Amino acid sequence: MPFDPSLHPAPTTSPLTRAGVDDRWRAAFDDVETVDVAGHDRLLARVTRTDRGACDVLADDGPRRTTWGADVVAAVAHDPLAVPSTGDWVVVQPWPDGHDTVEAVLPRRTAVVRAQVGGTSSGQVLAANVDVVAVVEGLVPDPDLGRIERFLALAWDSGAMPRLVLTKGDLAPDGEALAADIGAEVAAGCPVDVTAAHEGAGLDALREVLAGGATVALLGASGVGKSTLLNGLLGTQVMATQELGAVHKGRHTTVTRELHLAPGGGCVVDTPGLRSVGLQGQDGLAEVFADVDDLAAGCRFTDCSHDREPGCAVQAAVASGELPERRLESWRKLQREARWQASRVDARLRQEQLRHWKAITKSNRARPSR
Ligand SMILES: Nc1nc2c(ncn2[C@@H]2O[C@H](COP(=O)(O)OP(=O)(O)OP(=O)(O)O)[C@@H](O)[C@H]2O)c(=O)[nH]1
Ligand SMILES: [Mg+2]
Ligand SMILES: [Zn+2]
Repeated sequence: MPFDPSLHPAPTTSPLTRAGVDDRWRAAFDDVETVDVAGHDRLLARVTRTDRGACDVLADDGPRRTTWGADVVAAVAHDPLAVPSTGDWVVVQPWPDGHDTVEAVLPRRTAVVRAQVGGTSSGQVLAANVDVVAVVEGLVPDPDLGRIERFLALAWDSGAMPRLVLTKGDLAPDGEALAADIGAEVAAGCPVDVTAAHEGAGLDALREVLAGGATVALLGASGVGKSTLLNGLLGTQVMATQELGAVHKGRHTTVTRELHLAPGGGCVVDTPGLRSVGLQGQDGLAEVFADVDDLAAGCRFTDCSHDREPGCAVQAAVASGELPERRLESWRKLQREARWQASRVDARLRQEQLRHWKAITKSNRARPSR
């Protein structure tokens, strides 16, 4: 019988396909002007890891090491969010001398952005083009509910679908019941997983999400078990994890944000534990605290701050035990912070506009009059 190649598909799928390329990314790539540098065509690639001014990318012919091209350097000088980030789809230019540069970052579909707490820049992209943000928290020691609320708000703001992963289920005898309580209080509307990654327990739902080709980012504090979860999902020890039983000194085991291809499809982004995540906006909070907003609709005053106003439905719910007081306090704290952050960004934009306007008047003055 003659050899029929269609009956013998390539044993491995191409790296870009595994990284989740689709027609829209290819079209976005085609939209970017391409310059032929001595026959070295530009390539579509996905960023798997970033360093200062450099990043590892995955192209159709495999991994490449790149540095930022001039356009990217210029864009970053104006906007810190323009930094090529893990998960970004980029245009790579191979040069005749063998080195590669990132010439453009394709418009992101989603981005997990944290506000820089106390910093001067406008924020930092933790992961780009993520479909699902898994907020990871351990069932042991006692889970920090305020931290989960904060990370979930960040997740909602990213445009990706949030979910809550509670690790160390093997150490919590009543893990499932605890998870149900936590889910009901802080993660209404989100899927909740209870995992024990060493034992491969509780990973099926996440594996299914990955098998659909999704990119899943793991977000959470240091030591909650993100890298252990990644290793469990990938079935290999790709990332080092904290030593079992080691006294956690707050040192971070994972120091880079890395995108990994899962064997059954999809990608997982592991991130270093975050001590502080500032919130950029209030939209995510509205999602996380939808119960408070629903109650607030019953307050006598539309601008009720749910403090001491008469006819406050939120305070009434706290008094009756329907709404935990902790939750109202957490809502207050995060609202205040998000409002402060918003006003800070507004102030920065005003400053920039002022600088821009001054530069224009200066250049107008410098122009010779006729
Ligand atoms: N018993 C048990 N231990 C776990 C589980 N998940 C993680 N651990 C342990 O918790 C410790 C921290 O796990 P890591 O995966 O390194 O935590 P991480 O979130 O990646 O930490 P950073 O990289 O610092 O952000 C390690 O000693 C793990 O072995 C689990 O499901 N059960
Ligand atoms: Mg880690
Ligand atoms: Zn009120």
